[in-house]
Amino acid sequence: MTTPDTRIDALARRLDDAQTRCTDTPSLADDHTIDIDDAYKIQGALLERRIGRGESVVGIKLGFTSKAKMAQMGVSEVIVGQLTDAMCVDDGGDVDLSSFIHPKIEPEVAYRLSKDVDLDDPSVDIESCVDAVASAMEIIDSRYRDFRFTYTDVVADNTSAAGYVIGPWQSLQDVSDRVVRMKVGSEEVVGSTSAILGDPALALHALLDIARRRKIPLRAGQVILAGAATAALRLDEGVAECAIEGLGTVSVNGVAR
Ligand code: OOG
Ligand code: MG
Repeated sequence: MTTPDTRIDALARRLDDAQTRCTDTPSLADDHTIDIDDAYKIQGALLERRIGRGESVVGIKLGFTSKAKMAQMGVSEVIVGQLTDAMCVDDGGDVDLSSFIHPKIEPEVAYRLSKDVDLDDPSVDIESCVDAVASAMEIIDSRYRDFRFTYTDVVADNTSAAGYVIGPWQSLQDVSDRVVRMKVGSEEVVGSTSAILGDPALALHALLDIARRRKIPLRAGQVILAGAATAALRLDEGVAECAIEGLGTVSVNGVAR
């Protein structure tokens, strides 16, 4: 008989193999019934595998905090994934496109945690645990064929997390209602930070709520991506650049090796 943990580990392995071999896999929901608790357990098991290869968790990301993303992907619940050091790309640095299946890129607001967040303290003020904000971009690379997934699938797949780049950190400020522009080759998307739950600071509160329920530690020094303000664009060879009004620009250079 397959015990629940063997099942979780087997599904984590399927997603991990898809990532390390750069081959897609069908939606887990096609042949498994997984609930949201299972999905976060699979995500945890996936992270354990990455940690076993020497990676460390350096940040947390939110997904589906904007209507543009919900509409693009057909999922309407806020989700959380984890960022490892292996996913970090230097601002202006090269990104090897051959290490992904079908990468897309999206504009993000990043926050930096300056203190550990005590998830057991009911009155903890998460905004006071953050000391800087920056323009950022996230590279998403769903391990699922054609980016076709359900809510539980995408959580299990660590919310498509594959890479991220952070621009120069700026002092903490109100970043609601700032123009967001991202250019990737000849494509451009324009939006506003207010697309992120009305104000990206509210993504911090949404994160606190999920981190408490899912027991995801929030530690000093970690980066938090608040979720894309616009739909994602395909990441191709050449420069992808994002500018957020008042926060400056950030870029990466897609390279086919
Ligand atoms: C899931 C990740 C969503 C965001 O910023 O909304 C996300 C996906 O679109 O594949 O990162
Ligand atoms: Mg994102």
